[in-house]
Amino acid sequence: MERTSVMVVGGFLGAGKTTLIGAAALKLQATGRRVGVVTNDQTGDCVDTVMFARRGVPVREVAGSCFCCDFPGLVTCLESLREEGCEVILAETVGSCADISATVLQPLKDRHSDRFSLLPLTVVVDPMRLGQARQGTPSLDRPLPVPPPLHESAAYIVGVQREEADILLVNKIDALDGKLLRACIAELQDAHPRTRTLGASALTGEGVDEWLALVRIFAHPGGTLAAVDYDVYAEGEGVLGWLNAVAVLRPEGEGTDWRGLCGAFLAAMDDAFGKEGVCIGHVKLLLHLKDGEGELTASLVATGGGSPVKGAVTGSGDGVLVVNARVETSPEGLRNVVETALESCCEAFHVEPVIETMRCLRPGRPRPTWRYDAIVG
Ligand SMILES: Nc1nc2c(ncn2[C@@H]2O[C@H](COP(=O)(O)OP(=O)(O)OP(=O)(O)O)[C@@H](O)[C@H]2O)c(=O)[nH]1
Ligand SMILES: [Mg+2]
Repeated sequence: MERTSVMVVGGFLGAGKTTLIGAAALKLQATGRRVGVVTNDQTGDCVDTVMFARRGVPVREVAGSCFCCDFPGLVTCLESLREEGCEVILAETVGSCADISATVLQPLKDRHSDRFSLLPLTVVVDPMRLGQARQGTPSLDRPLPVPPPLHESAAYIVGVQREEADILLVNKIDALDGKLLRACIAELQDAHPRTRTLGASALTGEGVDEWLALVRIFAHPGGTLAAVDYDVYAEGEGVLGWLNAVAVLRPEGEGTDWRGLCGAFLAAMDDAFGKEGVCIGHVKLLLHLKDGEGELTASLVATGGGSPVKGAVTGSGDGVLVVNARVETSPEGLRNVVETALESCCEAFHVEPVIETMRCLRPGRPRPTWRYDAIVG
């Protein structure tokens, strides 16, 4: 049996990892390759997992711990997808996770190269976070909207992620003009001169073929290690409140405007976080109908306007809403905002919400299974 290719995709919360993996999976499937995905979250009920599963992509999830702290869990997922016949596996890290090269890529090369062949680590960069990491003083002529600055320890994680990348992919270029894109790429190339940097739009597909072509010919995957201060890294993860919830929404009548409800829910959370002046990592939601097809998704990567609600649902019956929120606030504060926003918009759209699960936490200190201090050849 041939070795299975494994590509890890990292990058901060909301950078577009899932969208990019979805686009890559479609392109690889179109060339006849069987593709699987491994998702990762600090707890269960991850929107990304539900989305891939609903779209028929073979998916496994490492939940409750990041890949680096549950390396055996990651390997179990890879083995299971390999047994299912997947030839390429795309693995998405938790957006607040860093030091992937030392804790995941090197151990994979060292211990599992008989079955898995590693592809380069791509770190997805949201251009908006470049301005945000500069603490609101963008140097570009036409600055992107700059949300409240990330906590400096969370910004440190963003820096480590870029430092250890084999490939830096500036995403969302559909939202940039050419000059701004060139400035973003130049800024990253100045900071990381040995790293390959390119632009793409995971959403429109622009640049995705060029990225995949680079991935195929990349010579030494996992070729960089970052110096990491685990105290700062732990603080950076710990400033984020984390909430995953599933609610069943029971319509009180016919013809519920599910799209309107999702938009109103996101807007209510945006408004509340904006009033509190807290920094959003990523708030994402997925809604599907128990007796229906399709799904609606929407997300918020900064206060001041979320994405439009995407997708469509057809059918009837109860809605199932999965919500994941990562915001620089306490878990209790996060729960309060999400519950209040859900109650108010369900009332407005004549739907009764029944919360099935709601887990709120702060990620604990990362304790990797392995941590290599040298590159495995
Ligand atoms: N305009 C634009 N939006 C994008 C692009 N890629 C992703 N997005 C949007 O950015 C938001 C976050 O995308 P995701 O793919 O969920 O990001 P992620 O990195 O997987 O997020 P986490 O898993 O929560 O860390 C969504 O609203 C996407 O639709 C892009 O190329 N262009
Ligand atoms: Mg994701």
